[in-house]
Amino acid sequence: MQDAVTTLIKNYDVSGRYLDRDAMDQLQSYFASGTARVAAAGIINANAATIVKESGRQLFDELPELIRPGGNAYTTRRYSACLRDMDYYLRYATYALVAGDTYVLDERVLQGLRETYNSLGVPIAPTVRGIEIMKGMIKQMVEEAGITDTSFIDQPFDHMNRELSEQDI
Ligand SMILES: CCC1=C(C)/C(=C/C2=NC(=C\c3[nH]c(/C=C4\NC(=O)[C@H](C)[C@H]4CC)c(C)c3CCC(=O)O)/C(CCC(=O)O)=C2C)NC1=O
Repeated sequence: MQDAVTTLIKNYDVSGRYLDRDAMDQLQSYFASGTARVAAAGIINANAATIVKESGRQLFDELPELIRPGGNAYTTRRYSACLRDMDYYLRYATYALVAGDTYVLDERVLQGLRETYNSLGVPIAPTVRGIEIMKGMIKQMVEEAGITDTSFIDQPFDHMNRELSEQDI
């Protein structure tokens, strides 16, 4: 597991460098957003069940074929598996938000995920859309809590979506 600080130190240590101007800027930006990151994690924690349920509802409203016969989220078992996956994405995104680093997502969530999804026929594009809906919902909640710059929220969600969407060459 790594966070913004340990990742930075690791990179500098590899080349035996002191922390330079660039490092200071990166550290400053991480610490400056620290309070907002913690506040966002608190908001997510207080609303996790609602975020997952509502995002799922919106996703199935937009793409009702997912829960019709033949759809990948059809049957209660698969419907629950889908919402459980959304819950995983949300929980790990919260860890990455606080860490200011996407390493935890690579290590615990994304490794082998596309292969698993492909072998089970879980469609990637709707999953990406579900993650996008959660991101939007959280950004709105965080804004409503008075945090004006919510750009730091994007990182973990965009990272998961980028990795999920990546095409094999
Ligand atoms: C913490 C890291 C972690 C992740 C990310 C994870 C994902 C994950 N999702 C799975 C299944 C699944 N995932 C979905 C998800 C969906 N189907 C849809 O149509 C929607 C687009 C989408 C929800 C948004 C479904 C329906 C299954 C069950 C598929 C099946 O068994 O046929 C499976 C196969 C095993 C199982 O059913 O539990 C894994 C491993 N497991 C993990 O341990």
